[in-house]
Amino acid sequence: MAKPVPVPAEIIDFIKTGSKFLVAGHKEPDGDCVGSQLALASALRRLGKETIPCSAGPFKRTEIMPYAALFIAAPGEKEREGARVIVTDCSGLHRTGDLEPCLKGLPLALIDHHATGDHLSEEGTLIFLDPHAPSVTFMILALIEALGLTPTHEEADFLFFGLCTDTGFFRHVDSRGAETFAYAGRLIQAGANPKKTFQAINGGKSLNSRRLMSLVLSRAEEHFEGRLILSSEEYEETQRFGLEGRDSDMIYQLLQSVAGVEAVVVIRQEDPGKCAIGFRSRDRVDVSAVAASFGGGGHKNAAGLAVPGTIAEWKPKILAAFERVFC
Ligand SMILES: [Mn+2]
Repeated sequence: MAKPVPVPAEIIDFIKTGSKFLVAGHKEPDGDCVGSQLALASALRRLGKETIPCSAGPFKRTEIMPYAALFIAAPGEKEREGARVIVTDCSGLHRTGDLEPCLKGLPLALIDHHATGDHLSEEGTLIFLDPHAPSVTFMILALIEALGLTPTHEEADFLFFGLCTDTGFFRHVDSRGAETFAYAGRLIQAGANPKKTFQAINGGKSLNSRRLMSLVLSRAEEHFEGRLILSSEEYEETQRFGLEGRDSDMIYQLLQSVAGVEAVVVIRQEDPGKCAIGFRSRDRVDVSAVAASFGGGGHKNAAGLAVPGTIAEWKPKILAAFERVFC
């Protein structure tokens, strides 16, 4: 792995000289976002700072639902007064959903590992960006240590949870992962429990989520001699099974285990006029470039896109985009 980006001195200063913080993250949070926010909030409180975790939600993934109550959705004037904002796991306020208007105008620091290149922000925004970091919780551990603290047991749990979420429980860590495992070792030393974290992330699913998976799998098609697998989830299914029926990660994992596959796409009809398109790839194929060509974003091997339209309209557009990747 490329050497971790050192925690910028301005970020340390921003924290040390502030007394009140709103700790925000992207909308539709995942384990890395939630884990980063809650571990950072806890460390800031230990430094005597008033700290308010904020999230626009929704908390759709089963493993993060237990934490929804720890966040406020719309900070008002009372919360804003004298506060500084730290946004984790995204490139700016524009990804925080309904929080954006509540946070605008306050001193801002971003902590992110997305290589989206849209970290353009208002003057004065501080940025701690490490596109090679396996998770933002990895960066938060470095920050907590740079503040002179050792993570508490609970902070270690949150940080490890984020690291496991973004690395697919270390499945996406490659030969550059020595640093990742060194950090994981420090978190386990501080009390994190891999077995418990695995169960928290992979257990707790509904039987309906398995039924929905069978429908999406049964619709999977091979393209480009099996190098791309594309499937879809109909609006009627989204409604019938509900958001808690979603287990996208497992669907991608199963489809990516097919011999010869290099990229996987799932198009979901979120409502009659809107699609959410998810992309995953192994190694070589850069799906964030494909997603970005339609206005989406993400990482090289995992990206997403929310667009108006229907599955029938988007399928040929997505195939045409992969034509350029594979031919
Ligand atoms: Mn992340």
